[in-house]
Amino acid sequence: MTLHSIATQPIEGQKPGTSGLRKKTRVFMGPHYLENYIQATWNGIGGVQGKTLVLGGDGRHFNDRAAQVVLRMAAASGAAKVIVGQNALLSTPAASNLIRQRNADGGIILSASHNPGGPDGDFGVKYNVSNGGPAPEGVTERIFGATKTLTEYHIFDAQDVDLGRIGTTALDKMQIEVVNPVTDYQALMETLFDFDAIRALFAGGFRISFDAMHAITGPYATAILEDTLGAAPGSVVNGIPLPDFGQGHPDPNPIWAKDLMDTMFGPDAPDFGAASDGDGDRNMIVGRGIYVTPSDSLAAMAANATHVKGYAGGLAGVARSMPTSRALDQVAERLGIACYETPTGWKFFGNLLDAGLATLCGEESAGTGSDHVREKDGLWAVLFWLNILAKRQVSVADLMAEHWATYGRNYYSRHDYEAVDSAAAQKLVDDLRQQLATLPGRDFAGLTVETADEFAYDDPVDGSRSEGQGLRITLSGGARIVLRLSGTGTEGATLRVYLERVETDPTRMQDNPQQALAAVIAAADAIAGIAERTGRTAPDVIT
Ligand code: VG1
Ligand code: CO
Repeated sequence: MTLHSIATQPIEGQKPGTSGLRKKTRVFMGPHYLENYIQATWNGIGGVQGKTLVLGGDGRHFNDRAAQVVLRMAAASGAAKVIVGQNALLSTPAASNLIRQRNADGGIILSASHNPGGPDGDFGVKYNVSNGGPAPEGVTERIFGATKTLTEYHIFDAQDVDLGRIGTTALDKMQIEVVNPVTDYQALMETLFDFDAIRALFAGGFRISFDAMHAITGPYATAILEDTLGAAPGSVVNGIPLPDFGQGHPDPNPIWAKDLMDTMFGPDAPDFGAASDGDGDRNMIVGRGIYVTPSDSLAAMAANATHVKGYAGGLAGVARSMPTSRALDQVAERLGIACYETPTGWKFFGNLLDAGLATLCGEESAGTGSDHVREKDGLWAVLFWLNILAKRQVSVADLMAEHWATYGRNYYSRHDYEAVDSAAAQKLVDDLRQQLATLPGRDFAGLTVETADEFAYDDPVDGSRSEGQGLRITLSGGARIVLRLSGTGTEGATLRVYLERVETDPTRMQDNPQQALAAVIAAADAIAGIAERTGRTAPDVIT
């Protein structure tokens, strides 16, 4: 085994986005690409000498090769120990948990999350810090800075480490502990949820369909839902993780999890349906004949939290990303607790959770989580819902009807325009930014603009400021439009348009959010000129 210091040059564009660095898999597999980024990560965090790291990934193509590189580079830079999920697999929330449980200094998660995988798909690397959460902006900026000045990286030339066998081995002086990816995570879930109540629910004939989308949650869901809680065999579908996710798009929404939607809206539908994403941090909740938007799910979870074992004492506060609907705010107001509004991306929740200011957090993109880890957590959200349903003995549809009758209904939809010409998308946002001050008081599609600004976040814990976090426009009748560019895409730009309107009159509730939001959708186009500037007549994905 030899230690090599390899001369290299900075590679352009290694800038971490909303959640780590994401590129086409072939780009990551190119010469020095991964090695440069890993060395820049070590350099950006002040080295890994003597440190303990956690390592795992969502099993996508190149996960196994990349894990070996990370191990050889951690050993070359003097790390004391790496705790690795068996076969280099760990869901993102399980990695977060391991970092916390083992007091590790940080962790590497090999994943491009909800982006498709495979040789022609996407790959990614996330770095999490010692609280278990995604690296905050200050850290990602230092990593990006290090990518721009890199001259060499250090790596051992060694045989592959056998990551299939649980137990402890070594690479030079570095200890490697291979662990079962599910064990610690399941133990945590057992402390948070009333497993007996959920077991009784299943024993009483309650049926569930959990679509793991051939991604990382399969083994977790099978172990917990079927083997431990007694859900009928076959409740977990697409439960075997595959390097290309079975050619699917592991993003749990009604478009990409269409099979689950068909099951839940079809004849003899199960009582409850759910899905999770590539790395297991997102969740989608569906009842028999009813899709629950992530924003509504977050609000309903907050409203019913005291029915859940680990949250019976109530919530200290709640938080949502800015584009997430304001349904949560209604619940917080009734509960008399604070509701924080943060920029998109889980890294902004970390300080609130660490400081005990928020217990529950969520994003409209199907991410929900709590202070149990420092990531969003897909299976956790499913167990949270099951615990509520087991205790309250109501259907998903009845629970949501009751929720809307109590708090009003925030109709919500996100329209994504994908792979748009980057310059055109940037110009759309820039021009709208220039126009913001002139909008209040003007009418668009029958709605009057009340306020218009660009969101900036002042972190109440460390005082840091994050600017340029999305354009938001509020309109008459509790309507709101938010526009921002995605920070996770790998092709051109993705324009996200978030649309919301509140209905408090129970006689006017309707099932089709696109209809309920028709005026808001028209106003968004009139204000931003979306169709004209993107050259698209309709969004690529509507969730
Ligand atoms: C998207 C979502 C955001 C989420 C992020 C990472 O970011 O909108 O809410 O936190 O993905 O999720 P963007 O910048 O593309 O809008 V995951 O599950 O892909 O790590
Ligand atoms: Co994810």
